[in-house]
Amino acid sequence: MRVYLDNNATTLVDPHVFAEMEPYFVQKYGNPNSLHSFASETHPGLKDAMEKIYAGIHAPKEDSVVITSCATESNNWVFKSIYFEYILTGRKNHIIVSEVEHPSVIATAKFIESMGCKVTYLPINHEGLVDPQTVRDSITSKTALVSVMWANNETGAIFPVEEIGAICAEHNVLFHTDAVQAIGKIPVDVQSFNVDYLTFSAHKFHGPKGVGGLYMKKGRELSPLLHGGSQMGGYRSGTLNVAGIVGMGKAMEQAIDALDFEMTDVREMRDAFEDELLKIPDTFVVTPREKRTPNTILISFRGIEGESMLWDLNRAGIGASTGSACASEDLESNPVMEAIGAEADLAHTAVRFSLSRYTTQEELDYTIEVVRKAVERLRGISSSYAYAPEGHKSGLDTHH
Ligand code: 7TS
Repeated sequence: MRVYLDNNATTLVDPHVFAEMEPYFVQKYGNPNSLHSFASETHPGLKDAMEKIYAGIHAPKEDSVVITSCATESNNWVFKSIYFEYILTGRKNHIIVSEVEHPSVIATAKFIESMGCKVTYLPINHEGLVDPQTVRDSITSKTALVSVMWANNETGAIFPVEEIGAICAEHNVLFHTDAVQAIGKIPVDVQSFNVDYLTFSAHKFHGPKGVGGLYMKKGRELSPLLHGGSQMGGYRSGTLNVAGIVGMGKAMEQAIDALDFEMTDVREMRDAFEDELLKIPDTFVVTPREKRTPNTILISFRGIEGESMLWDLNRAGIGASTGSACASEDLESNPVMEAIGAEADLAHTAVRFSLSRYTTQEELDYTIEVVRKAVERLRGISSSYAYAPEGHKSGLDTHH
C-alpha cells in the first residue's frame, strides 16, 4: 500500500483540474497578449479562472490579484518591494514577522535585514501560537510591515490574523499574511478583516505546481519584482502561465466546494488518527486541535529521531515529513519545536502527518499499524529512550 500524508508539502492535482488544464497545452497554446485568434481563444478560460480566484478569497473587483509563479515569489515580492519603497527611501526602518514563518519569508526578511532594515521576529507561545499583544508591543512609528502567516505549515496552528490585522490598521502599518496553508482548509475572506496583502499557492489545494498569487488591496500597490512586459497590469511581467492559471481557478472553486468536507470529515478522520497515535506512550502534540487546520498533526515520539521514523514509514510506502520539505535535507531540528522551547531531544523527534480530502480511513488504519511497529523497533535501539528516567516529562502538554 502507498499512503500520501504530506499534503502540506504538496497535493495531487484534482482530476477535474487536470481536465480543465489539458486543452491549454496542445490546442489553445497562444500567448494571451498576442493579437490573433490563437491568443483570444485563451481569454475566456483566463477570465473565468480569475473570477473563481477572486470569488474563492472573496476579493472585491477593485482590489488586485496578481498571478505569480509560487508563494515563494509572492512573499519575496512583498518584502523586497516594501524594502525598496519604504526602507531604502528612509520613510520607515522596521518590519515584523513571526519566527515560524515559512523560509520564503524568513530568508527574505534576513536578506533585507542584511541591507539595513530592522526586523523583529515574534516568538510563539507554548501552544505554538503568536500572541497579538506581541505585535502591538513591537510596532513603532517606523514600522512599515507586519507579516504573520494565517496557518503554520508545520503544526497547522491558526494564527490570530483578525486581531493582528486590526492592530496594524490601528497603527497604520501594512499587514501581509501568507495564507498558503489556510486556503481550502478554513474559510478565507479578505473582506472579513483588515489585510493588505495575502499570499497563496495552487499546489497546496489540489492545483498545479508553479503557479500562485498575491492579493493586494486597492491603493496598496507594490513596485514589481520582475520588470518586463505589461502582463498583470505591469505588476508581474512574463508570459502568462495559461494552463496554470486555469488550473488554479478550477482548484480554488473545488477547494471552496470541498471546504465543509475538509472541516468536518477530514477533521474527524484526523482527530481519530491522532487519538490512536497518542495512545502510543510518550508522544506529544503541541497545538490544541481546535486551534489547528483540520488536516495537520505534528507529533513527537520521544526517543526517536524524526528522520528514522520517516525512513521506516517510507519503507512501508508512507510519505510523511519532519517539517518543511524545503529544509529537510539538512538534518536540523524542527524550527517550530525549537521556537516553543522544546527540549533538544524532542525537537528532533517531530513528524508531520498532513491529510487531504483524498485520504482514506484504510490508509490511516494501515499507517497506525506501521507507526506502532516503527516506534517499537526504533525505541528498542534508541539509547536516549532506554535511559530516559521513568515518568520523565517534556513540559509539553498532550492533547487527548
Ligand atoms: N508558505 C507556506 C506557509 C508554505 O507552507 C509553503 C510551502 C510556501 C510558502 C512555499 O510555497 P511555494 O508555492 O513557493 O512552493 N511549504 C512546504 C512545506 O511545508 N513542506 O514543503 C513545502
